[in-house]
Amino acid sequence: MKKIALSGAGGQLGTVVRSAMLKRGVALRSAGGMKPLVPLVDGEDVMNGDLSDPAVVDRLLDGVDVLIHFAGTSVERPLPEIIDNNLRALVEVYEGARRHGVRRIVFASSNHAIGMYPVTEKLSLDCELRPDGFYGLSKAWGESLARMYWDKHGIESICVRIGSCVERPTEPRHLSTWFGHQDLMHFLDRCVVAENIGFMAIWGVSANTRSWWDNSGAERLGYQPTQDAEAWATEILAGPNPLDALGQRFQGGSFVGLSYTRDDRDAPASLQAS
Ligand code: 15L
Repeated sequence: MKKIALSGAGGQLGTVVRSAMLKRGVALRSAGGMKPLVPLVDGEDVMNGDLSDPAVVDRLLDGVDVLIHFAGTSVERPLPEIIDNNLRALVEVYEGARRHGVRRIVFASSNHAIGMYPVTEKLSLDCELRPDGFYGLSKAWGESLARMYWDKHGIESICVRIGSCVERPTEPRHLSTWFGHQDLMHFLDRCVVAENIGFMAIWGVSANTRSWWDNSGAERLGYQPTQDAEAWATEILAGPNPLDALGQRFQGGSFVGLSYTRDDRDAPASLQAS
């Protein structure tokens, strides 16, 4: 059985993945950040620490076949924090993978790497990246780093541009961006068992009727989502939209308005962006 390491196991998504994988009997090592994880089952392989420390990375990756790397800053934050957690620590993780012969890393990229596209555009996997802030920019950088470690060192990566991974969709934007938990777990199963992946970037999104993202070209992973946010559309569209006009115009939603200084901030949501 393959040994899987999960970083960011104490985070919002890590918590979901950790308990689901333990229930399925996966040989899992879960790593939290500075706050120690409390074992969920007897003898659970848990650890914690700062991944910018190579010794912590060694502990994480020893004997591991696949790393699911969900650790790092997951929202817009001041640049120094993003650099430490999402740039420096990511280099340590990939360097650790070289030392330990880890063959594959699932890297949590984000839709915020393309957040400046208007909601009227449908994106293919090879679209130009258009980050909506320093967080999204760090994910664009991470995808390039992953590409480099495949090209130069033969470490496989699946960069998953996660949409909105919440239990159920709750707002209009989610009708396009939702990544249901059931689909997430199926996705991660495929990331463990699929062969000959090399480098891949793929949208982490469910089979939403209103999706903005097209996964053509990533078929070799075998990801076949079955959840669709449309089941909640009537209920959601009857309620208020929590996004302002700017957030409604761009795929990155509320992240777009952070430190936005163009003078079209209050333009109507229906305005076509370029
Ligand atoms: C993300 O990348 C964030 O980590 C998450 O908190 C959500 O904001 C999500 O994107 C989203 O765009 O809905």
